Amino acid sequence: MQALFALVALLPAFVAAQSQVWGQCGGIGWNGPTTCVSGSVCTKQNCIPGTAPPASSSSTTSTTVPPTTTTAPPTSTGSPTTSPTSTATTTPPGPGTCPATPATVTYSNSKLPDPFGFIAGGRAATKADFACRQAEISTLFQRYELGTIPGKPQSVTASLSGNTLTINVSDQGKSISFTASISKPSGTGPFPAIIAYAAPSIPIPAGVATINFNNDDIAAQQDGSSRGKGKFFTLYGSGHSAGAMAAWAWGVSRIVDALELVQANSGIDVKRLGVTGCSRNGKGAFIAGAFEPRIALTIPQESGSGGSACWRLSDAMRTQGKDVQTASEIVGENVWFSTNFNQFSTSVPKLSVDHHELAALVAPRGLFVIENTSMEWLGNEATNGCMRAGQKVYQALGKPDAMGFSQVGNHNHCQFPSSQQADLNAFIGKFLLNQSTNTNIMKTDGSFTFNEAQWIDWTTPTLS
Ligand SMILES: *C1O[C@H](CO)[C@@H](O)[C@H](O)[C@H]1NC(C)=O
Ligand SMILES: *[C@@H]1O[C@H](CO)[C@@H](O)[C@H](O)[C@H]1NC(C)=O
Ligand SMILES: *[C@@H]1O[C@H](CO)[C@@H](O)[C@H](O)[C@H]1NC(C)=O
Repeated sequence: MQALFALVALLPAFVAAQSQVWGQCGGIGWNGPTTCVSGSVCTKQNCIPGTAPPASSSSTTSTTVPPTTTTAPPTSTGSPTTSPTSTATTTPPGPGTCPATPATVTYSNSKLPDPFGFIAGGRAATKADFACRQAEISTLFQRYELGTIPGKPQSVTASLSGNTLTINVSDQGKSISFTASISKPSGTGPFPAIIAYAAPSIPIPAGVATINFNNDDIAAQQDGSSRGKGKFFTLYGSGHSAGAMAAWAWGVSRIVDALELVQANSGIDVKRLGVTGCSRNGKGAFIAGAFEPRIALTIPQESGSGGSACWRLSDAMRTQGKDVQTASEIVGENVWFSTNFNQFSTSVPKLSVDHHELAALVAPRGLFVIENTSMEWLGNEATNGCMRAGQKVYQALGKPDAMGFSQVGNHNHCQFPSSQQADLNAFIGKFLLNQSTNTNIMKTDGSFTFNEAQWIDWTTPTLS
């Protein structure tokens, strides 16, 4: 990123045109303007509102923030041995009905929770059962980690003026308005589109539109003082349980609502939408994809801990002396999660979900997880194991190649390496461009071995 700023600084004398706010100003293969109109600055590949490179809080700098606490890791993570315990009795799910999730879940398991097993007992055997289990996983994430993601508000209206999509939302007497900018390929479309938290850090291929989501406008993420700040909280109150990740996921859903409203003349195909983001915004993009079924392809980039890394696996890395972002660190660093998560931050085994189950929520929709092998802070080893566990859900659903994982080292944070281009194009091709590509991609160039016997005590069913 530093190199790009330097490059951009050298170029203005030779380049006449300037990109508009949110327009592209760099990136692999980009031959267009490399400077931005006044009031915006070229950050990675797009002109972001502001007058200077964004402060370290804006999108990509969790690498530079040292852990703020020195809390000892949970004692049980080094060698998980306990079995899951639940206060509930075991009642297998009946046909067509979902087993109720107990109002209070008492759980303890230092291994990765069973994505197929209901809290009340019994396991999903069919795809219909698994839909019930997905609803339960959604409930558990919201209750214990993210805070509540409100459903469709009473009123959503949208208008499109040029490339600016304006979204007005009203609920229970309160209203907000926010915008998203759309950059489309030339032609009439309708085009598939990728909703990017802030600006995309992946090269968006030809034929695909980009929609910039100013997620910080919906929920602030400066630091711990950002709790309850942003338009989401104007609408729902500063005391709402949602952390920033949940508020952003809600915002993505409202963008999709708006795109449905204007689809007659937007040139965007609402059936072919993707979502992406990098680092902290990669965590956010993963969660948006998990909770919004109208997203066809989710592409979290270097999301790591809080995204594609399992808390339990990150804690194990910490136990081994690695400098990794853990649950106990993250709750002090920012307001990404609900305060309901604090109680689990130093006792992760009591958390009834973990992040392999984010993949379980996206399934069987497209999911391509991009990671950086050398990024210890974001849980490099933990993402590899966590996503291999999550992949089992896709196997169970008979769609193993709808989820991919590609982990490559030796590139700067949020700088997309060309060696991952073909894999990315394969996923975008299949899920947004209706191509028949090979998306059988599960790979790391790291020397990580995920010891399944240590972390997984459940079997992978074939869901009928
Ligand atoms: C991926 O990012 C790191 C850190 O930003 C960078 O130094 C390296 O080139 C790639 N691996 C790392 C460290 O994470
Ligand atoms: C959104 O709200 C503003 C006022 O806040 C209004 O001027 C505008 O017409 C509204 N747009 C839509 C599409 O409802
Ligand atoms: C996708 O491609 C298939 C086969 O090439 C074609 O039959 C189908 O109509 C296409 N669907 C869309 C939405 O373009």
